[in-house]
Formats: sequence, C-alpha cells, structure tokens
Amino acid sequence: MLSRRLVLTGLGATSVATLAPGAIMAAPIKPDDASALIVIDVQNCFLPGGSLAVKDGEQVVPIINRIAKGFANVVLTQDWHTADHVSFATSHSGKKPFETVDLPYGKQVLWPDHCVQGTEGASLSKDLAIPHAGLVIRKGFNKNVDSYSAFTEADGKTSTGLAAYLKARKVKRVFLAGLATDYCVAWSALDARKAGFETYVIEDACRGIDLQGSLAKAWADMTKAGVKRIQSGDIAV
Ligand code: VGL
Ligand code: ZN
Repeated sequence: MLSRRLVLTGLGATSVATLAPGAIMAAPIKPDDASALIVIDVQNCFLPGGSLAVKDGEQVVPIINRIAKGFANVVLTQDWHTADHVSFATSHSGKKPFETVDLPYGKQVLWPDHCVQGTEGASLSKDLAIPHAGLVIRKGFNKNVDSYSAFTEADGKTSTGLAAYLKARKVKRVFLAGLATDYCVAWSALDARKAGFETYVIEDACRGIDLQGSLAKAWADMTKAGVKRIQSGDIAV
C-alpha cells in the first residue's frame, strides 16, 4: 500500500496541511442566488468591553467579513431591547445575571443589561465590513418577550418577518454566523429548519457563551434538527 505521504505528494502544501488523517476532501460549498448569509448580533455589547461580552467574540469579525463577500444575500441581526426588558436581571428584584425565571412563555435566562435600543452597545461592530447587506433586522424589542431567534420570538409564535422576507427573495439555503453560538445562532438555526430552509452553521464564524453545558446542548439540538455544521473554509468565496 502506498503511504499517505506518498499519495498526498501531488497535492499543494495547503491541501496537505488542512487534510485530517483519513478525511475525504469535500467539495467546497458555493453560495448561489438561493443562499443567504445571516450574521447574528455582532454588536458591541457582545464584543470585548461589552456588558455581555462573548469570549473571543471579536475573532469572528474578519472571518464573517471574508465569507460575506461570497454572498449576494446578507442579512444582519440586532438584538434590540427596551431599557426595562424582561430578559434583564435588573427587571426582577432579588435576581442576578445568569439566574433564570419562569415567564408565561417558559424559562428565561436573566442577562446583564445589554443591547438597549439606540445605545452604543446595541450598535453593530464598526469592524463589520458588509456594505452590501440587504436587510438589518431587529429582534427582542417587545419589552415582555425575548427573542434569541431572528425568526420567531420566545413566545414561539410571533414572527419577525424574516422567513417571509427570505422566501420572497427565493432563498432556499441559509448560512448562520455570529454571536452567540448557543443562544441567538442556535435558536435562529432551529427556526430556520422549522421554516423549511436548508441550514448551515459556520462554526468558526461563531463563538458561544456556554452556560452549564449550553454549547454542547445547542450543537446536539441543531444536529438532531438537520442543521449542517461547517467551517468557513468549506465555503468557496
Ligand atoms: C444573546 C443572550 C441574550 C445572543 C442575546 O445574541 O446570543 N444572548 N441576548
Ligand atoms: Zn438579548
């Protein structure tokens, strides 16, 4: 049998370096007119120095900027809360951030105040460079209902209108990136599946919060729902 090294000699140096032992090189995914990139919540509050900073969150920005060039359809989302939002610990006396409360629509994690409408913390990162994005959609603006998902509020029924927008634009495949993997990205991906889209989450273009195993659970839920887990290098730009 030929040694692996020998077999690979004909490939370029980069191919050899990125090929895991035993891996079969998959064909790159080429975004087409029926593909949309959805960039979730790349906002100052979730970046270093922000009130709900996601560890290494800034690392997704150059990756997202690079892949966005390959997409004709890009949607950006903004978490957009009232100052007295029900998801804030400060709205519940005696409660601290990262504790939970039971609300009419289910269990709600309580967060530090973040992404308050019109504040600098709620602004998209100034380092995002996607001038061709066609839609910025805000969510979580209803004081009494959170919305991790870009598609459906946490009551499980109020639509943001995003699915209808994408369908009107003949989008069939959505690719998700941004913050945070285990909250807004995962909930958006699960709802994208429910709305009938072929759904990809670009793992290295996301970072998670990971509260009590939430990151592993999010990936398990997404995999079960048929969400495809890919890396930015799998996309042809
Ligand atoms: C998010 C917690 C609270 C997110 C938003 O963007 O993942 N997480 N609000
Ligand atoms: Zn929020």
